[in-house]
Amino acid sequence: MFSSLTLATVPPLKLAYKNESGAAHGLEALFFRGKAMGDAGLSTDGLFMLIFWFSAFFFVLLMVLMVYWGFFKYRRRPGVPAPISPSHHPLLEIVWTVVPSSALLVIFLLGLWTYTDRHVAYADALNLNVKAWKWAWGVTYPNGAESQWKLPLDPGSTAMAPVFVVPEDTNISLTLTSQDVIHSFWIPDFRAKMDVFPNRYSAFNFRTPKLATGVDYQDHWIFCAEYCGDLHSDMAGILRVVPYADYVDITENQWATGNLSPAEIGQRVYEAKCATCHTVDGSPRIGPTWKGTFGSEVTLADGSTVLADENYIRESILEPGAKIHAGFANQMPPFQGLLSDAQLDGLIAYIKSLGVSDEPKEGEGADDAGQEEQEQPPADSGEG
Ligand code: HEC
Ligand SMILES: [Cu+2]
Repeated sequence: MFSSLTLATVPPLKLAYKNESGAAHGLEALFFRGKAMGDAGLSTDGLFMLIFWFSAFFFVLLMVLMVYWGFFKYRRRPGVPAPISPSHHPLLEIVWTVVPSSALLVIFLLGLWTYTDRHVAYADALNLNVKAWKWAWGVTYPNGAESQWKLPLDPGSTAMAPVFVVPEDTNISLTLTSQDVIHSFWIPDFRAKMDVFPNRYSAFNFRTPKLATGVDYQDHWIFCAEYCGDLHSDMAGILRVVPYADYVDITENQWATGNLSPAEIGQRVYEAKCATCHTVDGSPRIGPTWKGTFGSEVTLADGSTVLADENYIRESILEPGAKIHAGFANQMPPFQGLLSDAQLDGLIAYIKSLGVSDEPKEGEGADDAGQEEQEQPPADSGEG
């Protein structure tokens, strides 16, 4: 329909951890998928390895001493009375208290520093707003632009991950919130993870790496690390580090919504926020398809019917629980307060354009597309 927007030409996935410079070796390859990116990532891995070696050292030491003393040196032998152990040895007791506690204090301080590094915002950071919902991520750029790029989660998969561009060698501050349940924003390459809550903001910071010479962009996976329902495992994104000039070009010229028609704005919002649950081709997903919705008679869960006009669409978006489409669960997160007026009007215009154009309406008899209300599984038994 708006073919200019079907961006068939999103540059393909180039994962940083598969590069020579991102590849992991030795123990790193055993514990981590690839080398950590950025100072905070490196110090997190360093701390992990420190704790690992600390634990390994004491594990081996204690086991060897235990076996030696227990099985050999102080073994009970017939005719030899058990020696009486001293009741106190102040020096020994001080040593075995102070030495391990100071080691723990060192681990605590290193952990605290690594943590505050990520949580105290940089003065000069690029601020991005991250929104989570079932089951996708959205990033809003300072100029209001949102990502228009998606790539398949796996080669050939129909599940899509949005691509978020960020400039190289830059401090990034994220403000995160969820519009439904708890999610967790995780960039494994940066060893960075932050819970995302409804009705509350969380934040964290990281610095993007500098691209090696000759590398035009580099991708890092974003995952949801908090189990959040059916399509949790598809809730991914791609953080694409690009040169600053490309960042400006993409967010200012390619993704900004400046002179789009309402229906085009609506289509963009659909791609970014609604496509996980709604289709525009007539097939139901988690929610009903939008094809032929506008102007149709919708049967509700309580058996009554309602005309799908602007007001019904608007209410269904802002307050989905108010009227439930028969045969579907009340699974849609409310978008009240989360869409601008332009986005809401755009969505209505877009849905309208899908129904009014070529769909025969109820009562016009006709082909199977017009029957989709009756065909959505689980079968609409409330029908008639
Ligand atoms: C988590 C899945 C999910 C997401 C994301 C989602 N929806 Fe829904 N939507 C549903 C379900 C399930 C229903 C049917 C139940 C109901 O009526 O609330 C529905 C119903 C609707 C309806 C009523 C359609 C009809 O035929 O009755 C509209 C309109 C709608 N959604 C718009 C949107 C818009 C716009 C967005 C994106 C901004 C969106 N939805 C995102 C799951 C979702
Ligand atoms: Cu999630």
